[in-house]
Amino acid sequence: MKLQGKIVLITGASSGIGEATALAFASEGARLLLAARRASKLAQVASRALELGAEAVHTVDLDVRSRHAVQNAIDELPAEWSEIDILVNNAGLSRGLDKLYMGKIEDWEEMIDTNVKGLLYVSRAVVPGMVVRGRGHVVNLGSTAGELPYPGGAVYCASKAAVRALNDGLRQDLLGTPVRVTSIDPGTVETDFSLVRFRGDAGRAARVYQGFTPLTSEDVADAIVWAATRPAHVNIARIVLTPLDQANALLIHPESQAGMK
Ligand code: NDP
Ligand code: 8X3
Repeated sequence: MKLQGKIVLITGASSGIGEATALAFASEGARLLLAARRASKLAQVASRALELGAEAVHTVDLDVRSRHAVQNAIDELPAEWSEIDILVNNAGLSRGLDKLYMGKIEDWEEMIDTNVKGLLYVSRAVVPGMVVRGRGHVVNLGSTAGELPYPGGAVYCASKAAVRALNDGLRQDLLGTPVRVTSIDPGTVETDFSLVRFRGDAGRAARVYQGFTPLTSEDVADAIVWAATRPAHVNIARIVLTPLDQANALLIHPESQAGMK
């Protein structure tokens, strides 16, 4: 599949993996629908995307936790933006590393509302149109955390296990249509993810990435674009990618890892 002129909706495009994915699709000449809550950051990504070759960019100020905001955002897209070819369900976050039995319920709700319910709302608003048009690709951001929970991360990991189930369930339910469904499951990627998890504690966030070479957002974007450019009869079900020094969500090489969580 060639990406020139394809309409790609990326949630959480204001930062990290979503931003890098926007720029990677921009370099392929796609038309980008960029969604997130921080409009000023989205505007910066949009400007860079146009410099890199995006055919056009449209930004949407969107909180995926609001089902009505999601539906309205999709319903109110200008006609020339309404036929979404590729949906990248990337918006997501973690909050805290409390032991489960001591966890903050508002943190649990924020993670589940964003990572699980937000992904569902966006998919519900976008995928029916793909089925009607007879073309489309849904790319969900899972995680190695969805395969193996780690201490203090149970709710985040559960949210990513849910993404895995939703990804595989959607693929089953779309069988017989030309719509493809892919989960991209990275290990540790250096982004603002830990800064958000630790609510702005930059020192603690930085330690997560010390002592080994983490994945970059560009590594993940590269996998997404690769999955999106396979021939139309090929569905990439899941890509698991980790830093060389990471075996799974629990295990980073002990001599190379200084500050894991
Ligand atoms: P970042 O914090 O850099 O980016 C997260 C993005 O999600 C931001 O653009 C943010 O935008 C957006 N977002 C968060 N909440 C909402 C919301 N309610 N509505 C709309 N957008 C929202 O982290 P990453 O790039 O690392 O994370 C992207 C995805 O990748 C997440 O799903 C994460 O779980 C997953 N992932 C990350 C890994 C990592 O190690 N970093 C590894 C595996 C998976 P804004 O705040 O402007 O709304
Ligand atoms: C996010 C990365 O390190 O929490 O999925 O598993 S990590």
